[in-house]
Amino acid sequence: MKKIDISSNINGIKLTSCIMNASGVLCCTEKELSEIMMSSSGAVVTKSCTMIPREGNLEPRYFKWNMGSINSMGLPNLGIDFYLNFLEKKKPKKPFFLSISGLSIEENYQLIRKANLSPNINAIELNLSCPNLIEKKDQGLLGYDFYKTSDFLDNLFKFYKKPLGVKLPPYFEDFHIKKMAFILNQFPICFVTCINSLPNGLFIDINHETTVIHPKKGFGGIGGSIIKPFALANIRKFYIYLRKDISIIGCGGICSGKDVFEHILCGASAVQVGTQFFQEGIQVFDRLKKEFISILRKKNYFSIENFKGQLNVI
Ligand code: HRO
Repeated sequence: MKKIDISSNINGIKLTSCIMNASGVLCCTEKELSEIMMSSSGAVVTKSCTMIPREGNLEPRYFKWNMGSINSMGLPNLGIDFYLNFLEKKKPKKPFFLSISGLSIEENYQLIRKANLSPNINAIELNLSCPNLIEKKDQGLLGYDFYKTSDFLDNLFKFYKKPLGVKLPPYFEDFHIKKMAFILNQFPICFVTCINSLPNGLFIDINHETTVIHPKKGFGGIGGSIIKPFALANIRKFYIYLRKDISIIGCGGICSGKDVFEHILCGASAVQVGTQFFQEGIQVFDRLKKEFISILRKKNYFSIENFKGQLNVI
């Protein structure tokens, strides 16, 4: 039987499996990161970090139902020094993506300067799309401010020379995706991760007539299978509009091998698993890998390059 290869290459960063964890889920502490390191996840992605550790928002701040999840975690993390020390101490044998999410553009520059000094980081995943910051309730997501994003990237690429990807919020208009792709195409971006959770969702407990999470009056980011069509649409459009050397990492609604296949068919080079990882734990990577390989075998494909981006329109 011919071997099926599910490895991938994110602009020179080699992954033995194209399935990895999404930032934010079970990737905050030393124990959680070590578990990902030992698992069949193709990479280790950290929780988005800030300069100093944060407790995050008050609980309850996460809720899952059959079709998705809502969260308002508020960026709880152990601070950039912890993640850089973890990397130096453990030296993972798979790519290590440091996710950063400063509370201001100035903090993002500080974080990037610090990461720039670390020799072992494979790439930064710059989070332009955290939806749940109470401190920033009167400011929009950076990823929705095209002018600020462009100016920010312009300044950061003057001093940052290592691989960098951006994690984007979902866009709902073709025009917005075209505009963001036009901006990203002007910079040496390594990859784009789309999408972060859908901001400002609301889920209700009808029995108690309440929200299901406490922070921000119950509003939070929506993830899980319910957001998959939006993830696929963003992946597809970015695949069409971005420079061909910018890889896409798909995120949003990966629960089965079929979902992995769909993301890659739309143009993703790899996928990240968030809500389903939280639900199922570390075994999710083995299961998804098995299911994905079984689909490829049935379709007579031997590598993701056989079908990546090759979605047909009926
Ligand atoms: O910590 C969070 O509340 C959070 C972040 Cl940083 C993010 O990027 N996406 C999300 O759904 N939650």
